[in-house]
Amino acid sequence: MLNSTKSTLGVVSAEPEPIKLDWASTALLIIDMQRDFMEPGGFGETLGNDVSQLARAVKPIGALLKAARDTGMLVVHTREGHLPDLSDAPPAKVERGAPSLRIGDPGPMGRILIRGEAGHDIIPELYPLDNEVVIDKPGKGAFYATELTDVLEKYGIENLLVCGVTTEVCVNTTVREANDRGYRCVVISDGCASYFPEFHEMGLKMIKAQGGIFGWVADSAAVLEAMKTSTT
Ligand code: TIU
Repeated sequence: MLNSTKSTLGVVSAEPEPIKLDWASTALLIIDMQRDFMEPGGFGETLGNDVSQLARAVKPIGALLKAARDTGMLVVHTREGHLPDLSDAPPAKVERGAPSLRIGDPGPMGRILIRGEAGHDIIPELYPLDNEVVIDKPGKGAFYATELTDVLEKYGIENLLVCGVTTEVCVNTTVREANDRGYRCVVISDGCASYFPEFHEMGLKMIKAQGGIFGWVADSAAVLEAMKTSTT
């Protein structure tokens, strides 16, 4: 993806330790920055959550997205959601949440968590460009029942900069799936958010504890700095 055919290395100041990344084999993976989670009237709110807790992640992700676009890094966006006939939505998932408004029910942004509805779309600030990959996923993890592995293999990706919402649900699930598949994951601390600040904090701790049992944690400034000071 990068213009140069040579590898371009950067060292990201991260926990539990710095990580050296070859940007040519690194992708920015933005998890579920959808109106259904970020805005009132969507899936997140129907589960009883205060959706304003997630807004803090938008700017840091925007800065990383700009840097990725400027340097030609592969960008992958994901969206959680289901087919209109709910054939990919297990009853065990649909049955949860407020009985008045469940997955597939009509809400102010269209049917809750259904592909093609306004609420399912990515927020305007982080809207994908036509040349960026968008993965539709029925589960919390971005690898389960999706083409993500094929896409990453096609582009020779070995490292993932992971951000999005929510830290302890779809970000953590995806990082765990990625770790088992051999990807190095750097989770962006200020580029993730949770409806529960304490879960955000613990979700990041779970990733970087035990010598980085699932991956690394770095803030967006550290990644941006490493991208600026890369050597070829
Ligand atoms: N409820 C919650 O925290 N998250 C989700 O349901 N999905 C994602 O994290 N994307």
